[in-house]
Amino acid sequence: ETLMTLAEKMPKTELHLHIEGTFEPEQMFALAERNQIPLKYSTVEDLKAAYQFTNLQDFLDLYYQGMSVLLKEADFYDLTMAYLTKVHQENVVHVEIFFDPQGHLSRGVDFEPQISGIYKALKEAEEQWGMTSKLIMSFLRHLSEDSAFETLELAKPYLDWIDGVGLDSSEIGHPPEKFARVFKACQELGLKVTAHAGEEGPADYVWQAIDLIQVDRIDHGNRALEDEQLVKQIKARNLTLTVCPLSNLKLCVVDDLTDHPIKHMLKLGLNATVNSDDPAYFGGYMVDNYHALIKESDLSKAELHQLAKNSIVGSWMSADTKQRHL
Ligand code: ES4
Ligand code: ZN
Repeated sequence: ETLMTLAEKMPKTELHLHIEGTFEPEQMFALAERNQIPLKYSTVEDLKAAYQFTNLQDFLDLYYQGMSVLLKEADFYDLTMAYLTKVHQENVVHVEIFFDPQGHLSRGVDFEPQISGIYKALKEAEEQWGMTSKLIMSFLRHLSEDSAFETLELAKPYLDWIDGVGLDSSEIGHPPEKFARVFKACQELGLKVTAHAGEEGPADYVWQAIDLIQVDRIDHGNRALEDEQLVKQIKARNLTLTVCPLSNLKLCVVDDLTDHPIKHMLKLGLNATVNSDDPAYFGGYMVDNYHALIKESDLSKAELHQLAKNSIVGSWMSADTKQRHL
């Protein structure tokens, strides 16, 4: 069996996925039509041609434009179901997905249709395929602390459906410390906590995520490798890193995949995982990310197995459920 086939067949989880980042151009045009919302691009080809990013902000500008055609519960349901159908075929057995409520609230879309649409799709995938999931509400870090607190208030009636909170969007200039009080409030409500850190931002932002926010996980974490003491701390706390190879490539966080940080993370014994981040924008879903690593970075069979295992161990499934998958 080739490594390429193994990557497809092995049971794995996805732990770093923005549901709004799964919006394929064809589906985007269909929903734009259905909701009678104009898009800035006249064809799918024009839109796809715009997917050439030099940094995170370049991408975010298009990502927020793309999500502007999501209005109704059915839109969020259809988007989520399309993603789940795709990764079910890739032997993804469990997903932990982010949604960005503030990206929709700011356009007049209430919290309820967002979360109901997403949640219904997640439950259906569990009934149909036994695919389990966690839902992570992510705060937009370029917005204020007040806005994050307001969003948390809106989420309170739905806490049974929300497993954790995250922190995403423009990293540089918006360090974790800006949201220390919000995350404390979330933890007091029993929510798990993760944060994007060290994608474009410095190692210090990863320190802040650990020391000031007490994160249960780190999203990306690439630049943590610049600080030896930080690497020790991540190991000591057994924190999982949700790494996104094709995302890093498309956003110019790395020059190529030949010497990708995830290889170094594995060699250092860190609990690194492979994830797709925003697959519709970055050129691939879970298996594409594994395949790119196999092709470009000379991944071994042992490393491949380790990555799949890490994805189970690093998830927020119960200890029992993890055992079932290991
Ligand atoms: C994101 Cl790749 C990435 N980084 C930060 N925030 C995000 N939101 C969606 N994708
Ligand atoms: Zn992300």
